[in-house]
Amino acid sequence: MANENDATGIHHGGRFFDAERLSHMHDMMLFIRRFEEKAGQLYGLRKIGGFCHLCNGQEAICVGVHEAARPDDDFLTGYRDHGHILARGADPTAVMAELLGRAGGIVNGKGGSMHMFSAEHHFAGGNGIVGEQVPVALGFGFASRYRGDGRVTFCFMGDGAVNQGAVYESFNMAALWKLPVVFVVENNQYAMGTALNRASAETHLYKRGISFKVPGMQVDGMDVLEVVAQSAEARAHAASGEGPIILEMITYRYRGHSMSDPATYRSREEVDEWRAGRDPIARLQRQMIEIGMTDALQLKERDRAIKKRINEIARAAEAQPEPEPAEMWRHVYAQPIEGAYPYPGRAG
Ligand SMILES: Cc1ncc(C[n+]2csc(CCOP(=O)(O)OP(=O)(O)O)c2C)c(N)n1
Repeated sequence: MANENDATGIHHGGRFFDAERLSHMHDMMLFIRRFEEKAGQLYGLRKIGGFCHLCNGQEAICVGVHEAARPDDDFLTGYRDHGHILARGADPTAVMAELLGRAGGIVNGKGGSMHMFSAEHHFAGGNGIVGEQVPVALGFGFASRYRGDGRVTFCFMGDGAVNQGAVYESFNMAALWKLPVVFVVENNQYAMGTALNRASAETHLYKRGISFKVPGMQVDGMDVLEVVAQSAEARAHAASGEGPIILEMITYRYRGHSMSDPATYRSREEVDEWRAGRDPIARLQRQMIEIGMTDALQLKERDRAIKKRINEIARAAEAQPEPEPAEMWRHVYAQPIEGAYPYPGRAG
């Protein structure tokens, strides 16, 4: 029968995901999960300083949206950015080194967790101010339309960020100018300790663009195949010249907001319900086993290999030196200004 799944792959949302692609998406989600766990461990050992926001539970969004995008589409995110930049293909040692404040970090050890950036990977951050990336994304969208390069801008924000005023100015302008932007709302149910229904009158966030004529879709953000299928639809809409679109991804973060959050505002049962019942990695694993392309033993083996690789990455990153002090003054101004630095002659 057509569209029947077998060991060669899975049909979903009018698409066929072959075994190789499924394997890749699985490994990438698991890699991000283990990477984040390692980052949490290193933070606990005080080897990572400053803020650190992990995305455990949200991996299907990082991987699924990337899978639907072109390599040269521009991505902008908030501060929960490690998973996204890894999915975009950045060198994980450089991302880990950035977390550890090392010279080989992806922004030379000067940005840390919240400020991942890579022009090569069309990844414009890593933004610490809630919602700041949204107006900036319009600039990327405008540039693409102006150049006619066919790129689409993917702009991620949280369910808290979606209440920022600048987000609505951006929805309006993006719609008015028909910019090729996909606004991805990662609705993980909480903005720090505030549950969505305590801060938002309209909790269906995909509807937030209605008065600006920005259409929206709600997506199960715990199902990576669904994320790919819907993101591809959204991308096609944005690229067609019809203007922006909102994708509300329903998801959950397993850890606290940041490393200093004991998450006492929600029950253990609630967290377990999402973890045990809706985990995106376990879900894909079940699907892969069901079609007979792998088994539990092989998956365990892959997990072991990924953990080993991440330990090696962490060791390599830790072995790097810290940035030279002079590096602090590089990248402050596009054109270094003589005498503008606190220490004379330290323009680096
Ligand atoms: C303009 C601004 N206001 C407040 C903060 C403090 N703050 C940091 S994260 C956060 C919650 C945002 O939650 P959400 O947008 O849902 O993203 P999530 O952390 O769930 O990924 C707040 C209020 C900030 N960084 N910037």
